[in-house]
Amino acid sequence: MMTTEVLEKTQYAFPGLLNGKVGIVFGVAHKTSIAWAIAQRLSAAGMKLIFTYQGDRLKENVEELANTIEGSMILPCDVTKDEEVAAVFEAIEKQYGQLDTLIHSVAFAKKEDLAGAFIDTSRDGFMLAHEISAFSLTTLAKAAAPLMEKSGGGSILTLTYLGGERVVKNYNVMGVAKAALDMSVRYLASDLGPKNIRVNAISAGPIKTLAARGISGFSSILNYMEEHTPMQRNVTANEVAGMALALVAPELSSGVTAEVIHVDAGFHAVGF
Ligand code: NAD
Ligand code: IMJ
Repeated sequence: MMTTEVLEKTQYAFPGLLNGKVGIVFGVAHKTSIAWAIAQRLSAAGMKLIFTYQGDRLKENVEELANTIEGSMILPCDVTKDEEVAAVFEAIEKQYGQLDTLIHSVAFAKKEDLAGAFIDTSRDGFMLAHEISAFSLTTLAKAAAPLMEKSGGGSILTLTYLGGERVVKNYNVMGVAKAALDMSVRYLASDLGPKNIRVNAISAGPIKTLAARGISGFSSILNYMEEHTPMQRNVTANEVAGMALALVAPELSSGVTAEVIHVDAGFHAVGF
């Protein structure tokens, strides 16, 4: 069996690594969600988890997944609604009185803005993509910080994509929003560093999730990666989750903040 197959079949859990820690996960929509792979790994390492879902449409899905994780809690949260964000952190304060980890795995742009030319992006579409995909990290970090201070520090982690550093066909306004997200990671790391709260991002290679399914030609992107990444393959949500575990656990990454780590089989380094 190839090494990667062994890795994929084994959930390296490091039992006990995150015992006594509490984390909140934004961005589970489906079993393929990157946030779900991360949540499973954090839970296996002993972390207590709170899941949020965006709107009633996703409630059942997220409930079904969260039910497989003992002691987890689920709350509604559309990141554009201040009152829902406030209610989430009040509930955590009441239930746990502490927070150690926040996973931000949220992005959205209008479908029509993810095709054709970037120059045609509407004001509305630009604002929406930036509000949900970039500003929400700052909103959530601000709300989480007081609870993380009570834990003596914490780790905030977001998901980004190479399209925020380089031009990627059709990524368009999402790329501009990811550039804002990446820079928000650095400014937030600077603001929260004195409180021992670390802020990092994982830049994942293409993975077939709901957020990828809507994209025309996604399968040909995956095929292209097999030929052009240094490792000649794609990455999995499980591989992203492994890096997430490392960035969350102070034992493994206490000196790492303001960082964007690529889990993309090396594609970010390829020029020609
Ligand atoms: P996904 O569709 O499973 O996750 C996207 C999540 O965003 C969903 O859970 C959705 O409910 C949530 N969301 C959208 N609008 C929201 C709002 N207003 N309030 C709260 N939540 C909202 O897809 P995914 O691929 O797991 O995406 C997660 C993150 O990973 C995104 O930031 C995405 O940009 C990033 N990413 C994905 C890939 C990929 O190829 N799939 C690659 C690199 C980075
Ligand atoms: C998305 C669009 C165009 C090219 C793309 C992607 N490539 C990759 C993605 C090459 C890897 C997936 N990605 C990294 C995302 O961040 C996707 C975000 C997204 C997806 C949708 C689809 C459905 C919809 N709105 C969306 N908003 C954001 O209506």
